[in-house]
Amino acid sequence: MVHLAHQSISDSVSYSQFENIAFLTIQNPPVNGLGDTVREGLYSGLERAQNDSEIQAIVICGEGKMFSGGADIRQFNTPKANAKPMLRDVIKKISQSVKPVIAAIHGAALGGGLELALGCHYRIASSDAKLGLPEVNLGLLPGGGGTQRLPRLIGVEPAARMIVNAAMINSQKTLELGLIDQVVSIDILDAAIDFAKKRLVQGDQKHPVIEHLPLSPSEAQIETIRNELNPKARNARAQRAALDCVAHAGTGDFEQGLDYERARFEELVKGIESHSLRHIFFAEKQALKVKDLTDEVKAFSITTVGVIGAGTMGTGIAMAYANAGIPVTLFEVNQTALDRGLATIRKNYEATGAKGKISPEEIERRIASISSSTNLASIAQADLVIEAVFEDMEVKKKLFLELDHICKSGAILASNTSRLDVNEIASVTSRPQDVIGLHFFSPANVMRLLEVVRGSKTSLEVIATCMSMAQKIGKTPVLVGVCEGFVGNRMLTPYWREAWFLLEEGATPNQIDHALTDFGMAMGPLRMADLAGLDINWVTRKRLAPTRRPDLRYSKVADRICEAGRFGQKTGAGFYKYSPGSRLPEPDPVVDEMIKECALEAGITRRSITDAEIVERCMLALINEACWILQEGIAQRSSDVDVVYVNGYGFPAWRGGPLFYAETLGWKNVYEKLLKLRVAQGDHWAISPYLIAKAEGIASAST
Ligand code: T1G
Repeated sequence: MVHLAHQSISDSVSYSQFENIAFLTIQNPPVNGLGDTVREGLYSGLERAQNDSEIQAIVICGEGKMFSGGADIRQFNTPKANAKPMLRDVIKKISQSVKPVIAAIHGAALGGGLELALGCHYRIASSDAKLGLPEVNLGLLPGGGGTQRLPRLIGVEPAARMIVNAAMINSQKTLELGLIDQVVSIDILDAAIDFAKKRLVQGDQKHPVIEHLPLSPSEAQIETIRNELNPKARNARAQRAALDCVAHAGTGDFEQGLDYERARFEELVKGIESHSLRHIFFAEKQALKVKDLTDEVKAFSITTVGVIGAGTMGTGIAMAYANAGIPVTLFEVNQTALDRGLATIRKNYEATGAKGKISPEEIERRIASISSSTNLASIAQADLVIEAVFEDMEVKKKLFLELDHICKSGAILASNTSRLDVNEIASVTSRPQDVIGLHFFSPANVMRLLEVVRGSKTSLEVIATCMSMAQKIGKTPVLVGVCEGFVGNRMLTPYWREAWFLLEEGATPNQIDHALTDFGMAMGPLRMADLAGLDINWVTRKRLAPTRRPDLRYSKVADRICEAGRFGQKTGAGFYKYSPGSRLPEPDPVVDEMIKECALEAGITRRSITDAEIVERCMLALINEACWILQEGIAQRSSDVDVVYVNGYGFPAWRGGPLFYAETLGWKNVYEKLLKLRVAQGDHWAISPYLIAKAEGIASAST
């Protein structure tokens, strides 16, 4: 393996020479983002190599784990983002080079990183490398020539699909697509030297420059892809703009295409969607970090898992582990219930298989990795045991008492409770330090969010283990504290409460749900309640009734509906009615009557309500409760709340989550609106010191 003597040519690029080959190494950890100093270094490095008669070839490569993760996202919307030289200038320098410039790609070449490589004459990649233009994930488009060069190199349709789907493709596949010249399995720098020498021996005078490649416009292909796009996708605006750029590629000259691409990029980078999606990108990275977890705290390895309960949640959780290749033992109290659970698992896998997402062999492999038993001792040796039994405290405590006796020492005992007190559950065991909440979201094999609920005695090792294990099973973990409903469900309570108040005051279920889906929510609050099942929350309201403040306004609408045996989709009626076998909500005059009744009993004169008022009050209910959660330290940071709501409650990612949305409204404005509601509606709009500090711009509310 060649060892290069690095000489800094800018803060984050070094220049090295090996025989007659110059190496420009990007040194900008953690992902070699193409920030201003990288562009500056590459530009002056190219200049130096061009002018050095000893140098016959130039290699661009990255230090550390990858070639480049693209533009430095943190510099967007700052002067550094447009500091000269821009990526376009660096690439122009390469295209004017008479000496071959080779991109030596290892780990990953994404976004601007791949665009830089596309600007080079040749691209070689290590067999483990991933290449892609995932900018649409950030509400952006490839703004460094990707929409103009990629279609010329691999064809309009493959390029357009790669860009709008933010596909990250392995190097072998990119070789087949003609995107790179060689896949190498030796050290990438050694391979680059070999490749350069072969080029030089061939004595090529002219080196391929993609922009010279012909491009036959193909509106038909573009239209096909355009019609496939989901207009409600979190990055729909970026996908459409990216497609416009690819379509534009075939029309004018190359430079014009670059100008058009840049203009569309600038439009998006200033837009709220991209700001929000970038916020969520970094928020999901931050959520992985536990403030008091030092490097000394070591996570345990989880090689076997026991799941107790083969209902909807238990079977989904078992599948999540099987999907990650972790063997699971599924326990149920009797064979009938167990067989029903196993049948659900097979049905779900076959449904996925029918969509061509997994092969029949893979289905059998995953099902085979789920063993089952009606003997609780079968999970005694599991590293992690997760219960998903009936949501009742006494049932859970009785089970944890048994698990405490049965499970091996050091096993993690986890509860999938969605709102019960994990400390109370842990208190019945002799090992509360090993007890934690793992709140999966239904369907647990699909939903990415996992609320990791730390009890007051849960050990840091158990927390560390569950946070890293979550990533292994493809989940986005968010660490939360113990309170009624943790973060997500706790915020649902005032959100639903406001919806019920609005019903009493004159809105209809349909109007409320449409107002919020127009706002961007994946589903309206009342339809979501019907989907989740109204009985679960009814049980909670009844359990909490003794502690409810009698002076606070309380809506009887949901209780009235439940008292009529209407628990939502599962009973064919809830806030809506559902025809047999249908999940489509139909407005039901019976519910309208119930609402009018409750309004009358509460002495409320119903009035016409605007969609704007509905959205405002429901969003403020979420924001206000989230601030109480941060006030109490139930969430580590405000961006965690955004990650919970975007990944678990259908909050539009292009609005960044409830608290990022509050930022866009302005905290002072939010505070004033809450004050008005408190006066008009009552103390259920109590405002947290955290929010007041935010409104006053006091640093203490910086989390
Ligand atoms: N800019 C700045 N910081 C970045 C970054 C980037 N492009 N990518 C990652 N980070 C940070 C990340 O927040 C984390 O920080 C740390 O690096 C390690 O990341 C002109 C417009 C590259 C596959 O969309 O997909 O190019 O938490 O934990 O799991 O057309 O990061 O430690 O403080 O994710 O090994 C397009 C985004 C940019 C790729 C590495 N590029 N990044 O994954 O590490 S736009 C992308 C990723 C663009 C041009 C346009 C992944 C990764 P911290 P990590 P990883």
